[in-house]
Amino acid sequence: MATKPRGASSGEATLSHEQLVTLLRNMLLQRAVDTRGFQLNRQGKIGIAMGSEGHEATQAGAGMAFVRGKDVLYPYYRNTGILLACGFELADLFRSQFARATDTTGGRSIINHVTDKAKGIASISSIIASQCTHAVGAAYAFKYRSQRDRAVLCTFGEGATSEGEWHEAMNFAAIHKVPVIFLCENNQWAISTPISKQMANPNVAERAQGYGFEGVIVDGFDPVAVYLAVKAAREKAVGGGGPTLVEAKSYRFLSHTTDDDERTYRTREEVAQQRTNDPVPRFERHLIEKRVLTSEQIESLRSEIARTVNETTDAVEEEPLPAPESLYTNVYAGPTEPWI
Ligand SMILES: Cc1ncc(C[n+]2csc(CCOP(=O)(O)OP(=O)(O)O)c2C)c(N)n1
Repeated sequence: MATKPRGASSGEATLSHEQLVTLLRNMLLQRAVDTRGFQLNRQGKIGIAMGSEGHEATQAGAGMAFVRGKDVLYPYYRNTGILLACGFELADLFRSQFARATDTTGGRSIINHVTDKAKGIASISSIIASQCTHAVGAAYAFKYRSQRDRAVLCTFGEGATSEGEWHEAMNFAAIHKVPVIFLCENNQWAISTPISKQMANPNVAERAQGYGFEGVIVDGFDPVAVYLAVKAAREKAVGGGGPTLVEAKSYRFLSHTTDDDERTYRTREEVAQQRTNDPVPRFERHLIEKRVLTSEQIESLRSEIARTVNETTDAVEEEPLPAPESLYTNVYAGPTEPWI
């Protein structure tokens, strides 16, 4: 039940060369998607962009621990990396950003609020922490049906932990010992609210003890450490051991969205200091030092990703907008079937 800090890249030897490259590829893709989103917003092509810069390692690591075809993800809006790592299509992400008819919600939702039932990716809600109660309900269903090889991954920011719904989800998960992994992406800021104004104890993971389960703190700038922590939590969950709260300490480098200006509420010194730990160059350096990749190979990976992102956005931009006569589609309930 104790909160255990984990060392950077502990147990890395257990990862294959291919897995390490997959982690970096996902991190570079996240950053490229972010950069493109902010550009598209400034070009007036998409209404809003939402960056996850700083969360790359956390999301690449957590996404790799997700078991496709079995697990269900209850993500939040700052989760492009986890979505992509769980198999969500890059084109579908941009269809959401461009609000095209081909988007998974028919161009109806705010950007990145996507869903893919076939891939086990639940619909994203902007209502902070609402996914947490849904997640424990899904985990309860797995237990109730004796689907013992399935787990739920539920993600949120540290700001979400101030919501009543978050506490209800923690308590329910603990009482019923459901197979859920709670992943807090603690980036220190909830729009303009710093963590010091959000909670007196900055370690979210320690709250798990109050509910009766284990909390784990992990370096959110280290994809390997996050992967191992989430993987261990998943193994515990499918083994009948109940929930784990994994807290990945990270940082949000950009504004909350393109609709706010982070310069108005935090110092340049703070951001610059955090940048020295930027997870993307840090992991690149690490892979070069470990002779997993050369700097030339990383450069060509980066170019390949940039080309893919540009080609994808060019193609998606050509797709149609929702037809005006579809305005009332999906507004009122039609025939439904259970989601999971
Ligand atoms: C119930 C609810 N209250 C307030 C908001 C407005 N809001 C949107 S994002 C956000 C900050 C959330 O911060 P955090 O959970 O730390 O996640 P981050 O965006 O930092 O990744 C707030 C308050 C909302 N969407 N839903």
